[in-house]
Amino acid sequence: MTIDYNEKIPNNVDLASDRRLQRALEGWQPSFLDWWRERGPKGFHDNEVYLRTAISIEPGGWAHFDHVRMPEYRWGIFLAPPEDNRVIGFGANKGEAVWTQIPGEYRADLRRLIVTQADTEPASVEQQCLLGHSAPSLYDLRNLFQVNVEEGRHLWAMVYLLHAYFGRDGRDEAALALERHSGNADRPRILGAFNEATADWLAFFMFTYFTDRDGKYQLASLAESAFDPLARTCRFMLTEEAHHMFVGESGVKRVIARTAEVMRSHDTEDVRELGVIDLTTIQKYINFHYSVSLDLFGGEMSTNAAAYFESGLKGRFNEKKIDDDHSLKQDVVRVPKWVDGGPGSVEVPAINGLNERLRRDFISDCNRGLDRWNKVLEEHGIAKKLCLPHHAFNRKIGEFSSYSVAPDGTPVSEEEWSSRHAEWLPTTEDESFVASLMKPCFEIGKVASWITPPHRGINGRPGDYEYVRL
Ligand code: BYC
Repeated sequence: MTIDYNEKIPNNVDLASDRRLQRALEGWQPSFLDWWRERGPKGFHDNEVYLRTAISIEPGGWAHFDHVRMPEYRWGIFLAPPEDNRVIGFGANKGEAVWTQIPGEYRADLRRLIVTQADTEPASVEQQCLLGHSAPSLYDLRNLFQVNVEEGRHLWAMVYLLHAYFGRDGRDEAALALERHSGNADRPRILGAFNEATADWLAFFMFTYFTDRDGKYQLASLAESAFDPLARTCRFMLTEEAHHMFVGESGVKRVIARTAEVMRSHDTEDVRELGVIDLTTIQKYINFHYSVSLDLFGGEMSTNAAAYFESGLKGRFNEKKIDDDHSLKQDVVRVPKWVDGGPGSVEVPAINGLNERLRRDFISDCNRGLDRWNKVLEEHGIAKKLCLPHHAFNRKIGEFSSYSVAPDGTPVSEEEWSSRHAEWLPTTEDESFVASLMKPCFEIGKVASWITPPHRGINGRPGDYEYVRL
């Protein structure tokens, strides 16, 4: 299933055989490019960037690396190969053949899921559009742009589904995905986290660690879908997503490593004067990005999620590997709830607790990275540890959205929250300090002083490679 790059829109879905669809997507393409120029990375349009492009969707060997100008990137439509005789793995239709067209009764729900997924992709590019000008190295600059072009491609993936399977409604939704904008007062992005600013590189690394990881879990659940084109699209998107989370995890780790080096060599926690980011600020950024990302999983109890599961639209993470009847008819589960004046839990039917189940999978995964970051501190002989705040902290969606809770889960009054939240979440002053470090470092092989160099380069290239030709 090699991708044909001679086509105006590279694809492996035989677009040429459906002239109407091809024309409709070719009609959307200029709007996408206009959006990219206006809302995508600011500047750098004429610079050649060492980017990977998908050339095949087979596992391994799918990526081709070359210097490309971003507006000339070959965004396209790539679905993972179909699985022979795939059947629906869960819910009321379990065991039946997967759908290649959408059953009428599920159209509205599927559209909603695909529109939400589509919305996040350009949103993140908009959020990150200014970061290029303060990149700590050419390596990091290239990684930012790689993430950006792939989020652009993920939008293409969803827009293909909207155009191919939802007729006029789908075409309208594809247009709207370029008309809502991150943080826009009148036409904001759909989900909260995608309207927050990503103003500096620490925020970018946190975003790609925590928020892109929500992407991993949501895409994995949609990859189980009974609607086979959605499942196949998500399977391929997941291969690209892995690099984004690597950028986040390794980015935060490099920031911590530099801070730890300076803490050790000067025997102080007070490192701001020494030009690196103190652990207290790093912890506050973790608190913010983690809590905002927890909101992306929706309410603890959700009849929407139950309906998606029952109808086969959205499964659980690694559904196939779960050892149960995949119908959840009899099962119960405990979900977090405000009980007796504080965070507790209650038992509910398992099918109503699916958002929470996915959030739990996400939390375990987040903790693994935290362990690796703390290892860096340990290696430098630093006793202090970074941690994830309590799941009820700083929540805007779900059960805890109307309560105030400290990072350790202790309920606090409104007054205490007002007087203490600056200890827990980044303040304007913290952000200004981080911003003061964000000076571009574009010399080949050099890295800004608040972060350590990467362990290795991209695709076997050395650290002093010209990842972006400026
Ligand atoms: N913000 O039943 P509930 C990614 C709404 S990230 C605002 O509790 P549900 C990426 C909800 O719409 C992955 N509103 O939740 C990462 C509903 O509204 P209505 C993106 C929210 O529906 C980095 C009401 O609250 N993909 O790919 O089960 C870079 C009650 O909802 C929020 C997906 O999210 C929120 N945070 O679940 C680039 C997958 N949460 O009905 C990309 C598709 C809930 O009252 N989406 N609401 O009007 C979904 O599966 C579901 O829509 C959600 C929400 C999991 C988001």
